[in-house]
Amino acid sequence: MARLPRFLLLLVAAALAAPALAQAEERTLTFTTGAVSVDGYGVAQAPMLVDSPRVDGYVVGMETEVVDAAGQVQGRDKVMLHHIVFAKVGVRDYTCGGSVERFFAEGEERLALSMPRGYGYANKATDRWALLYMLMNHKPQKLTGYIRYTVRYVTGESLTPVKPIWLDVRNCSGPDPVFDVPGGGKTFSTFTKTADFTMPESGRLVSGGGHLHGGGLRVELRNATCGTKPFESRPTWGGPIPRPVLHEPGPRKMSAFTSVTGIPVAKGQKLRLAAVYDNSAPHTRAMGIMLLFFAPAEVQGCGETPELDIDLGRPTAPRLFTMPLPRAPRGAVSKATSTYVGDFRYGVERVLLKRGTTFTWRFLGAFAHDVTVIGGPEGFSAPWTTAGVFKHRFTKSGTYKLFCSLHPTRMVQQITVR
Ligand SMILES: [Cu+2]
Repeated sequence: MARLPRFLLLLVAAALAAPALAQAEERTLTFTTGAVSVDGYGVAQAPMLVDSPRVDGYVVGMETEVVDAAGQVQGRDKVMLHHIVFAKVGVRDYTCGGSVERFFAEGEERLALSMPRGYGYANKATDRWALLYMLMNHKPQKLTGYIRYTVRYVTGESLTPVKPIWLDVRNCSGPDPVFDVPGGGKTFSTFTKTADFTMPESGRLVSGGGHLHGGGLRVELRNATCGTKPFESRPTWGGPIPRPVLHEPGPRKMSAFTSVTGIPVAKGQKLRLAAVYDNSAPHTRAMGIMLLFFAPAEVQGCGETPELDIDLGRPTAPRLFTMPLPRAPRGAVSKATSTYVGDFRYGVERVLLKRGTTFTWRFLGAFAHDVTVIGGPEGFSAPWTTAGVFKHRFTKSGTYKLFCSLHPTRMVQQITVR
């Protein structure tokens, strides 16, 4: 075929596309869930089926907020969006399998989903969406929140479909994919947790962003096969911290990228996600996640990373934050080496131990609880549970402040190790 001047090619392309374009439309759809009530200073989490666009099309952008009954966005000092994950029911997840495909998430940071021009997450009128929410209430009284999400949705046009790839350093290990940064290192020392995922097909990564908690430095996307680091998502910190402090404050924003060309990745190549945290202090219940959007395509070998459009924010190092216990621990100092974890207290709140002792928590509540270090010589945590035991051997002297991350104002404990 003869080479046509570029403007002629564009005219031809426009003429061919015209009939479709005449009906093509991008709309912003707004959905609001039913009421979610959250106990004073409490955390509410549950899955729910939610509304989705009832016409075939493509999701090209998405955002979510927690609003009140009047539709006003709630401040972080009221019902705060801690985590939210949207998923399509009956579709296999790219990295974890099963039958729920995770395609959008936000944490405290407002990571807006955004596709580069020409790409979209395909959705059918009959597709069913679900979400998993975790809301936190910073007021003493019970409050109600509604999750409102806006979807930028394209119909009447064929876009290049993308698949969501959810990378997590905890690699499909359950509903609470957290890990603990032990701390106790020198100033500027870091702790890195990684996970690998081997690509089952070739294509291009056209959009992505990360998720970190307090103390996080960056989430890196590496191609371990090629020895490259195509992208890293970096946190922006700052702004008012809601009181009382019920968890170590997370970033306000995480940097994200889009790229029409996309980051090439070939079948069989190993993607490596690395969550890098400050290790001068403990950071418990940390996360390291990156959500990517992938367009299958012919790719061979190790291609060049194109220039990415990066929504950077203002990345800085995390402010080192000393978490106070939400209330003073009460009662006589106990030298016992075990206690119970019930609704809503620890059997003993003040404990004195000899270095080297193993302490045991026995869970026997009707509600799930945990054990989370929020300050001290070493960070560790127990998963949410209603039964069984959790043990920790204290090898470092000092004062450990602990709480239940689900009931932080009610369940506190202080363990002094000598
Ligand atoms: Cu609890």
